[in-house]
Amino acid sequence: MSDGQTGVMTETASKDRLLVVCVMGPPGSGKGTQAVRIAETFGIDHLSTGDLLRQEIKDGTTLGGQAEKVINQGRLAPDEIVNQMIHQRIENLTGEGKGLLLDGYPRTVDQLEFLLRAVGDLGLQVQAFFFLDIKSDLLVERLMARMVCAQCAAVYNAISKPPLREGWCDLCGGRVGFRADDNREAIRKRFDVYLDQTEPILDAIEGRVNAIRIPADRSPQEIYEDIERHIREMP
Ligand code: B4P
Repeated sequence: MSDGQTGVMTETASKDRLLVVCVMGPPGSGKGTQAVRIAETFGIDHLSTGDLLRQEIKDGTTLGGQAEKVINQGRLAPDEIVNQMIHQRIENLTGEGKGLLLDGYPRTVDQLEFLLRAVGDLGLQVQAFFFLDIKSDLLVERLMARMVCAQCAAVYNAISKPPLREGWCDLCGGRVGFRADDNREAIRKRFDVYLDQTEPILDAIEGRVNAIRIPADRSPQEIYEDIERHIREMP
């Protein structure tokens, strides 16, 4: 089956083991933008902890209530909450027989250890961490212009990729608007948190998981082709 956009065949079914990969990078580096396309191309699930948390907030759940304030301040949701959110999906990996792309998870070394243990317990492994490498000064304006669909979480940009009909999603017709945590103050905090809590993951995975650096100061298409090639070349 072709995905219609790239003409690439979806092919997880033909792989003899499940594809499990992570996409990490600073806030606004394009994790979500890439994750959607990569997951579609390879016929695997896309799991974004940011989207899951925003859904909990939208649904008014207890968990969403706990997460809302910290996210809007640019801090991370507590590890226990996020680990609990992804645990069930990891446990279902072998049962469903479908690969997984984790977008924005892990974000702390504690989350990393949780993930590697959970995947290892199933006799599987995380095949690669794609690290979207880009300097933070290029990202503030990008984040200030980001827009998302409240219904399907599709990502737009008010400057470089606006929806065709202003305020409405091209894909599902839902309302498109700015995110509460995309304000200058929260963005600054998110960069500090990234350096302090997320970047140490790169040292922690050394020699354990294949870390692939993807220069991310390029067009979404170039970045996509780079990641896609790496996955196709995996042993
Ligand atoms: P996320 O939802 O994961 O989002 P992000 O890091 O802000 O952005 P992303 O990198 O996905 O960028 P996007 O594609 O949208 O996190 C939000 C918050 O949730 C976190 O701060 C945290 O509080 C919480 N959270 C999430 N996961 C957590 C975890 N594991 N533990 C604890 N807390 C967690 O792209 C951004 C913009 O740039 C868009 O407008 C896009 O169109 C544009 N763009 C993308 N690629 C581009 C390119 N190559 N060139 C130009 N523009 C581009």
